[in-house]
Amino acid sequence: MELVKDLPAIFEEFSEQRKNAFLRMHELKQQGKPFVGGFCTYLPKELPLAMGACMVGLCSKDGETIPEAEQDLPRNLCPLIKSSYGYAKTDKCPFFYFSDLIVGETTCDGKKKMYEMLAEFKPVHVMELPNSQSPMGKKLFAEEIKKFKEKLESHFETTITEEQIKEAIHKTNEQRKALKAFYGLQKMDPAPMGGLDMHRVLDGVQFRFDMERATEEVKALTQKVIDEYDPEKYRGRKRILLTGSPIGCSTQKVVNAIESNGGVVVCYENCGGARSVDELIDETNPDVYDALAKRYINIPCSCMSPNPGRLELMDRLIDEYKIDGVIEVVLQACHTFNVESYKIKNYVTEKKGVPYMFMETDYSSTDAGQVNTRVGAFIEML
Ligand code: BJ8
Repeated sequence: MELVKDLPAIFEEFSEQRKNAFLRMHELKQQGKPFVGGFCTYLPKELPLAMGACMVGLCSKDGETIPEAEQDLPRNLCPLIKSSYGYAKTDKCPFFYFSDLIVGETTCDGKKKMYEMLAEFKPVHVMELPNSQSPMGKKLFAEEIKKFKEKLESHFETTITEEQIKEAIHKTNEQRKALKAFYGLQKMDPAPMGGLDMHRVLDGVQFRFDMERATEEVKALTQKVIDEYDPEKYRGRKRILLTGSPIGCSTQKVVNAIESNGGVVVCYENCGGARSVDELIDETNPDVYDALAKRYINIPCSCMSPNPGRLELMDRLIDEYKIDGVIEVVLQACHTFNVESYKIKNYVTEKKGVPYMFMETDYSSTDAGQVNTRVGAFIEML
């Protein structure tokens, strides 16, 4: 596939994917396509894909509906949870509106209690995600994945074969490989692109319902970035790894602060970045449920206890991406990432000898000035 537009226009197109997806979803619904909506990386999207449904990430990334959510939920709750509920309550998320089934997982406490409330608006299926990656945890999750398959079959009056699941696994693995090759370009020194452009692609691709075509586009874009590499563009910039909670619309606030103060984001460890893409599903495992369970439960989110995979992933990313500094951004009232930041800080500074900075934020822009000042001071001392 050849991409005719120039790079800024292509990056912009990826950032428009979410808006365009509203219309596309409407068209596909009219053609009778089923939709399954989710919020979290632990959802094994291969099962809805295997039955020919589309998967869509539900709105939860900005503060637009938080005031309405706060009428029912505590104010001192994570903004991601309030936003998810607010969009469902106000019916302002077209993806939620068009979804036939909403799927949640028992990750953090606030989220799992919020899923109970979502059931007032839509059919909701909650997968019981063990918070431990022990052999027993993996076994339990494999059973939960089977239950999820049965739920899809009864809800949509269809059958899902193991052959279809294998095909879906192959497709999602191909997309993971393409995305890894794309964000892996940032291992180049100087970096070939800015962190916001990288984020636009990682985020936008999730709103493309034709997965195979989206994968081809990512591959073509990767080649185009290589062909047009200008080492002068980001020469001398401090190479930053971002980690912590998924921060939705605040990504722009934080990345702008980093990149206007002499840094460049070369790696996202967060969901949407390496945490959710890095590991492939074992296509040689004849037991598809075991293969899915092993891969999904290994996602190193802080809701796992203990969570050694996150340190292992950070260790590797810091070396591979030649990281000068780690910035951890945690959403307000996100207790799991907040508590885990102690271990992350110690590991990064003591084991890896890399400077680390922590900050807490929400979806508003009221702290943009403070974020900019703190990030500027951090990058200056690198
Ligand atoms: S796999 S990171 S998408 S749970 S920020 S709602 S943890 S209080 S979003 Fe997440 Fe899945 Fe993990 Fe990824 Fe709770 Fe924290 Fe809020 Fe969070």
